[in-house]
Amino acid sequence: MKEFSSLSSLARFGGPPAFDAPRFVGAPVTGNKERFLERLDGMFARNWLTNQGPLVEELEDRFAAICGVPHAVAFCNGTSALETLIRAMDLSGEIIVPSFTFIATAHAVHWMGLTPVFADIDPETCTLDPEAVARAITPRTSAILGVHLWGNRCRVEALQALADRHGLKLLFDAAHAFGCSWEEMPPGSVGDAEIFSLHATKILNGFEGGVVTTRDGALAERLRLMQNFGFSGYDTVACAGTNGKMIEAAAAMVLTNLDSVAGWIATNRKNYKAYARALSKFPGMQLLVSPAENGGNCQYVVASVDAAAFGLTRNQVVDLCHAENFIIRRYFYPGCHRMEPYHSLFPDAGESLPVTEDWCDRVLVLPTGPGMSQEDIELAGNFFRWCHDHAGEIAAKMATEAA
Ligand code: T4K
Repeated sequence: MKEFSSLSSLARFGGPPAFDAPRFVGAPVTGNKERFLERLDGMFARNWLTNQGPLVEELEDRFAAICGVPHAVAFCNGTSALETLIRAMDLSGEIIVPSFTFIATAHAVHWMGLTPVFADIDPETCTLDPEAVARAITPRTSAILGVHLWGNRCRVEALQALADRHGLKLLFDAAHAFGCSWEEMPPGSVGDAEIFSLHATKILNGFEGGVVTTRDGALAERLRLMQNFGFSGYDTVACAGTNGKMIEAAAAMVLTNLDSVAGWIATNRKNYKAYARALSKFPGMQLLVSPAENGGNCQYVVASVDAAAFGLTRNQVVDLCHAENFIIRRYFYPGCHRMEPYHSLFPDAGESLPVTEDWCDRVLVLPTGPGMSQEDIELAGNFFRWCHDHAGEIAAKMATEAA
């Protein structure tokens, strides 16, 4: 394990990197390769590769059962799932969304020709603040789209009450939430519908993939039509549609990974606790309120950097870590409202998003998953601690270089 002894021992200043290979946030985790290949053998034998094949059907049944809802519709990715859902629900005008999310949440709304209206978040969970949502409702609002960010459950009941009071639809972007064991309803079971992402970086991956879950049978039917060009028979098209279908190989991957996902979540929770121990040894870097204790899948280990207490800014920490092959991320800096086209469309949006802006300045997401050993986390903790203890010297050297 690398020892940090002097400024020149840091990779940023010429030392060898602490990690021999990059440690990524979201490094894909895959289950039993033989079982996956068996499923592919079956696919080839049937010669049925896409268009609602049996593996996709099996996946949809498994998802519906896991989420405790009657309908799950598989898609080629989470973004397509969300876009098609917005279209299938016939939403219009404005949809209230958080800005502190992956850009796909806002883009799906904009891409469908609607206006995303950004509302601020709760500082503890980083999910939509219902009071901020209430302030953002206008006569043009048709829906609220909450994001269970990093597997933190939205304040579903408060959002549902608001939606009911104002006659709005309520959707959730549960891209990060598969496998969370919340005390209340499972992810995928609330609101009018929820979407999941099965991207390679997610806790449950299908290379790419997405799923919509809903209790609304008519909505599920519209989703199925729309994801297949609107075809209702060989020669009949019932509505405008797109191609959002999941392929059989992706479903084979998801079904295979479903067999192992519980073990990966257990590893993530263990890693989360190891990080909590490591970060408790110095001030200035705090983990987000424990998703482990809230039943989270801990696929994202989220910390906030207090630059005054740690001695270095969040961006300096990122710089130092990347040199060590420790590829921490600033998810979801700088906030959707500071990215295009939203920055140009709503240049003053930041004024009503103080909590979002504060989080964007200090957020760090740390690598986890089975690829991160307990020793790796200890090494990362030692590194952070050394940086904290020598923050003055490090900052001075970085400033000299920049001058
Ligand atoms: N809503 C939310 C809240 C989301 O977070 C997302 C997606 C969506 C909606 C949309 O769902 P999808 O349409 O994607 O199904 C990544 C993912 O591409 C994206 O799916 C995910 N959220 C987002 C949080 O992370 P990037 O642009 O940050 O990915 P990238 O290429 O930097 O990869 C992340 C890390 O993973 C890298 O450091 C390297 C590692 N990696 C990645 C891949 C693909 C690997 O080691 N191997 C790989 O194969 O967006």
